[in-house]
Amino acid sequence: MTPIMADRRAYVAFGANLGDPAAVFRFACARIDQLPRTRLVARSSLYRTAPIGVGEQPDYLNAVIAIETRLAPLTLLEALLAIEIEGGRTRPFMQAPRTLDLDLLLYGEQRIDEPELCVPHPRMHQRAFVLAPLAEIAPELVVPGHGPVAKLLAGVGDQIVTRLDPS
Ligand code: PH2
Ligand code: MG
Ligand code: MG
Repeated sequence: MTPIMADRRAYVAFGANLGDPAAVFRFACARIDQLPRTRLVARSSLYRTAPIGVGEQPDYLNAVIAIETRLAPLTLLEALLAIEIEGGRTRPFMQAPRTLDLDLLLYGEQRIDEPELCVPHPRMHQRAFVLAPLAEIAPELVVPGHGPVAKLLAGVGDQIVTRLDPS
């Protein structure tokens, strides 16, 4: 018998600092909404953010996307990586500037610690470029193991992120 799988609310971080990030964001949202057993339920504004932990690079545009999905976490991850490649992602070196980065931040309340996937994303609670867009679309959210998103965001107020006007 096929096990019954409930819809899960998952959150995906978008980041890009090469090419046309705003256009790639629209592309990524459309592709994610087209995934099997998945629908996009919310997307944040885009934020211009200074690069963190990667040396001298162009600023990023970041955002967060909320989905309802019945895909298993690793299946969803593979689908996100395939969309990255479709969006022109190459990996010439670690932390290289990129046309499209899609990171699975949260998958329901689950905590996953596998070689391919850690959820919650291990650095999300320290990054305003994730927390600001996440707080915009899910202000009441609690990050498992770390606490309320609003409180986490208040703790990274020294990181500059600028919300862009919707276009
Ligand atoms: N992604 C990284 C490393 N540093 N900095 C910003 N501002 N935005 C990102 O998306 C980002 C980063 C690794 O994925
Ligand atoms: Mg990333
Ligand atoms: Mg990534």
